[in-house]
Amino acid sequence: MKHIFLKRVLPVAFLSAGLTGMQACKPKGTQSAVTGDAASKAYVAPGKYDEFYNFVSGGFSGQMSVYGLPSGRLLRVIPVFSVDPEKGWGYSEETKPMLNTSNGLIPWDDLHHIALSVTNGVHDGRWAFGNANNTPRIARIDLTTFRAAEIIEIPNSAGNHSSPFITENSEYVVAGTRFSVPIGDNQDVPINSYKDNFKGTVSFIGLNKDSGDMHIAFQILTPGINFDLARAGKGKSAGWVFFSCYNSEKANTLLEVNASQKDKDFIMAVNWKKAEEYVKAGKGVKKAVRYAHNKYNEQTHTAISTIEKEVLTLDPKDCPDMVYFMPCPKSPHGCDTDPSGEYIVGSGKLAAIIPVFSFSKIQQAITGKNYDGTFDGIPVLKYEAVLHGEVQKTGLGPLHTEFDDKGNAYTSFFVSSEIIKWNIKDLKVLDRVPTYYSIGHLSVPGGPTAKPYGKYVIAYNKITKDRYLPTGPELTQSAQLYDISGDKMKLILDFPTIGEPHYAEALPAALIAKNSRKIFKIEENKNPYATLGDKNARVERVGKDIHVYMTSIRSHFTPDNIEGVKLGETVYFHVTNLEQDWDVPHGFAVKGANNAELLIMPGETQTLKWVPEKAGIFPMYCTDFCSALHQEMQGYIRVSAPGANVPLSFSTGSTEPAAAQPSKDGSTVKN
Ligand SMILES: [Cu+2]
Repeated sequence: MKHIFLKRVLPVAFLSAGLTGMQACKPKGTQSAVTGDAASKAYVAPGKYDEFYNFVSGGFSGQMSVYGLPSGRLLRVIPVFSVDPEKGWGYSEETKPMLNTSNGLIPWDDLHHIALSVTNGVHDGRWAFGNANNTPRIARIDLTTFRAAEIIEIPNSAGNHSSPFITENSEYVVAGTRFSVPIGDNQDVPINSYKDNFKGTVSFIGLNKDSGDMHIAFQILTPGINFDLARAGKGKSAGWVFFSCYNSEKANTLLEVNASQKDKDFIMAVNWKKAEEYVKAGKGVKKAVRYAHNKYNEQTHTAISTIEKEVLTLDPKDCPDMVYFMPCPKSPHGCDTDPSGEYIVGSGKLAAIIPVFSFSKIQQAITGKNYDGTFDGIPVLKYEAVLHGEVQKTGLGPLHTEFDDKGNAYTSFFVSSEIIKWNIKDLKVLDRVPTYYSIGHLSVPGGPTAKPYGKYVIAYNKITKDRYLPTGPELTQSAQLYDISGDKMKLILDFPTIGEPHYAEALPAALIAKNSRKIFKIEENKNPYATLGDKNARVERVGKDIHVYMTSIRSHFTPDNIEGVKLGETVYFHVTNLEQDWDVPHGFAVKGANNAELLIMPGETQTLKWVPEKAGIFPMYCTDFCSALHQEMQGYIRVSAPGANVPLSFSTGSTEPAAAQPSKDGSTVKN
């Protein structure tokens, strides 16, 4: 991953300058980078809480991780597009549907970007969103439970890199396709017919204001280019979204050369308010597609996956004044709007300057039809007409920009491994600090919002080289925390991260901590297999299936002895955790189960599917340390040969041989 990325950002012109130069990005005298009272600035004493939650994507791990800032302490890893043994996510029958797609179960994907929900352009602490890059999906994480609540697949998209980005009042989560592909019925075309047959899309996923429930409101068809990143407007530019795009050359091979031919690619500006008008006016065309829409229900503790079959598309040809292109040097990557919404910062990753566009000037250029021709029928605004100015004397390879609360911007430079601070209004460079090494994204708490907190900037680095003890061929991934409260940026902490810390957003802990869910109320448990109280525990045979309705409470299962299961039958352990105390999960595992185990939160029901493969006695036990007698929380299940005459029976606390008694349906016996 690191090397692919390195290759991709290598400017063609820099290649001749030699790779030695690129790898000499390690600054001399790294020790002296930390001065004075750095340790005390990052120190959070035992028992004290951090000031910020930092949500960091795991890149190829498919996870999101949550760190406290300024300590850098890892608080939680949230599985999103990945199964996760620590949470049991993706292993229980209830959670598997969350990973369903139109291609079936995909239990591992590539999560690059985080977006946190906003109200009036400011973080509101309700939801976090993440993208699956490979099989295009967007996930919504509920910040009361820190769990994925919903995942929606994006049709007509191929490589969901340009997402998720969120509009000023969380009206939409926006997703642009990385790869353009043929769209429609005939997709079996020659690859070199790219220019004729390949199209892009950007999708607007509507959110329900109260529940956060997602639906694809509409897609906009675009020329066959690649979308990289995006930012929604805010303040005066609310109602617009800006997408960086590359490959305006429409190349389909050796893109590192062929997509770097032109001096300028584009930022695509979309007026989504206008798009809404066109949808209302019936300009949308419904296209037949297939995509999965998965929701986790907290009452039933169960996910349901539905395949949706239609999506509404808008073609800019039928919708004038909805889409514009702005030239941007060169292979633009980051595209960031400042807190006021007036300035849009492009980052041509092969450029040595940073172009800053003005929203007011964009509006004037549109009104005055100050165009530089069209691109596939879409107006291209004149570069000089929309430019606020260019930041000069930066570094090499600008990637991303975030903002503080004092009118300053912070841009990461991958090639020269540094962060550069500059003033948004006069574009003067104010400060620069080295990063260790090859920084990708960076983050300021509240940085993408209308109200940044401006206390720290965090660097998310692609390479760590000599910063940590070695761990085999791959070194730990890492982030670095800089104090930006003064005029000069000061490095105060390195901290290891998991996966690839691709992008992150941070927000004040106070916005989330108070809402954290402590238990699921047992009386609200509507899982169809829930066992509400020990009295209702039972074992039932339905055809070839055995359903074990089991409860767990410190420090036993009910039942803990089960007999009469026959080889060839499938056993479903439906375990209800009856605890109603914060932080008392139980686990459940049975010997030989090929699906690991369950982890069940207080008040929740989860199901382990087990197909025994031989007759015998199989121990089962609690895997999550729950009390002093956790080790005693165990039992047995007996599996007999298919023809055996062992009645189905179950018990807890009985040492007598099973005395068969017919139950209501005649299939269940309890002693
Ligand atoms: Cu236990």
